[in-house]
Amino acid sequence: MKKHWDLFLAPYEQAIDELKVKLKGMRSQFEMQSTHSPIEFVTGRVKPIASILDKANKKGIPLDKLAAELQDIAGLRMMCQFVDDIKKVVELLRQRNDFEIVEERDYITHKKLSGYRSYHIVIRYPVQTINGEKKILVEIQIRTLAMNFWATIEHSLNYKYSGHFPEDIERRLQRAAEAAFRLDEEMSQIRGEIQEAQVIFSRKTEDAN
Ligand code: 0O2
Repeated sequence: MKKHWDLFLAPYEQAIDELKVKLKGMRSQFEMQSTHSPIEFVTGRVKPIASILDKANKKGIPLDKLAAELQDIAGLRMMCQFVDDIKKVVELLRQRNDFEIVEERDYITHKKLSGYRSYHIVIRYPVQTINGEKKILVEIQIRTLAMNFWATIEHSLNYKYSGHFPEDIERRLQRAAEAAFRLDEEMSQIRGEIQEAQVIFSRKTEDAN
């Protein structure tokens, strides 16, 4: 059984290793150009077997359909400082030709009932193996640091309460989601003002020369 899972998960592990290098590479390229990187950091994981079985069970996915129907066995997260950076990252991913985009889910414009916000892109990624090419699904979640903070805390509480939050915790989580949303808005505003100030400053120095 263990060998069967190892064989099944091997291409997912390889995809995560490769994509981490590629997506982190995008950040380094921005750094080399001394321009603001829309990517703050990147993480990736292969879903643990117990979580795969749990989710397959909840969604009624038979085990022989896992590869085709469970889209996040391999998952990556790209964290951004600002909400606007998310759009830039999505554009950069759409331009790439080393994978194909299968689906996009915008939980930023349409946040989930839980308060969850994030942009999800499901890709079909080709992994080269000794038995030829194997295309697998990978889910990339793109979110701000504030969205990530909320989702991480909510996820661990969800685990603790098995999805059934006491009412006061549920209310607090909703309030925290609103606070995270406002934090993102404030930061975008501040960023806009900083950029405006930089334009005025460069115009003044140009005039002085
Ligand atoms: P893990 O441990 O992160 O892998 P479903 O799971 O049925 O709601 P589906 O079809 O898998 O949805 O697609 P979706 O919602 O686009 O992606 C699911 C993943 O998004 C989750 O994976 C989480 O990572 C994240 N996510 C979605 N909704 C929430 C939420 O309300 N709170 C938090 N914290 N994360 C969320 P897993 O498998 O649930 O978890």
